[in-house]
Amino acid sequence: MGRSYLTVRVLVLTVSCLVVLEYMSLLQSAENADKIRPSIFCMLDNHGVKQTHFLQSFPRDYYTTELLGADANSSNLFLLPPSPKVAVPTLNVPVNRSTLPECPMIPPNLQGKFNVEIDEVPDFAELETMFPSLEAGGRYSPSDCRARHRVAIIVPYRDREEHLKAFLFNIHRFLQRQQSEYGIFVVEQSGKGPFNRAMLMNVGAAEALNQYTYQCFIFHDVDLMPEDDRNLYTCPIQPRHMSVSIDKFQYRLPYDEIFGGVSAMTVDQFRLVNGFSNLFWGWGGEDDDMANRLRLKKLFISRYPANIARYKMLKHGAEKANPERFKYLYSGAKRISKDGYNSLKYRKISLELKPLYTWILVELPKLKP
Ligand code: NGS
Repeated sequence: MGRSYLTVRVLVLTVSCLVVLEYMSLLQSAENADKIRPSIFCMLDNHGVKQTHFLQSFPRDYYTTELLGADANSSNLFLLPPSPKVAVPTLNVPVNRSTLPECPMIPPNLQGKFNVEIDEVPDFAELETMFPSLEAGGRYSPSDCRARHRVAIIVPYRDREEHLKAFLFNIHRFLQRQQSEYGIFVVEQSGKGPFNRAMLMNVGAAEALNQYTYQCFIFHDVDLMPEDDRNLYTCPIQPRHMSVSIDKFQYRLPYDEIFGGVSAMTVDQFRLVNGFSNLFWGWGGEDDDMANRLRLKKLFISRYPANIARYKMLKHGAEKANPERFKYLYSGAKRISKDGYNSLKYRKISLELKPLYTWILVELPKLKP
């Protein structure tokens, strides 16, 4: 009896030691992964020399489409004529950069993990002086090379000025280090009714394509700050869920199909699934509906590794959940062809090319299911 009791204790002790050792080695490797130079995803050529960035190794033509920009004069996008007070923006024609060499596969000035600044964010006036290379509307192209992708960052927005300031302060520096060609579109919902995040993203897509031949969209919550610039904001081969690990969720993915927070889609992928549903008013479900659309159209959700696709979430109060979200989620498959980008209607109250972003204020109508 005494002997077997001793054996059990020794066994338990040994197993516990092994568990502790495994845990420590996991911690160590996660820590080291954050310290390595930002060169992951590299593919090796035959001589073992680093050649290309895996996610950027597709030819430029991969993202081109003759449909790009086709929305510019689409008439069904406006429910009512725009208000007469709308300032007509004078768009800067992008500088012809075709003679510049293509930017390197791996941006040379990445820092990897960096400190997100949220406590000491300058005010808007000062911020506007900090990014002299921005064009009106918060547009940017690297000056010494031709960016590989043209990316529209779409930010659904209402009543979060502090968050917007912190977002702009962090995101411009982040994207410029990535040598990205981008524009920032802040799409604001007017009024005080329930927020419709998905519809605002549809509006952002339409308005971004009105302005320029973007190749893809990154739909971005204003309260999420990327923490690692290896998280490249490029056009994805398959739709990419970007906010994989968020501090609020202890840097763990809450569930496999999540597509909220920050996500990237090419223009073609977005069109294939008919954009987002317009029917989700209030918090929750619209991103799950998009995940269902992707699955229905045989696309899949891709992700960068969790130690890179890390985000800090700014604090805010809880929004009111949409009691109808499950009803619309269950009937999503039936509606995909008629509820979405092709049925979008909105009234554009204002469009302004601000120094740091393009601001679009819209009134959203309740559309019939
Ligand atoms: C799910 C919501 C998603 C949401 C996710 C994370 O429950 O829309 O939580 O939300 N789905 C439904 O409600 C059906 S978060 O905590 O990040 O705000 O994106």
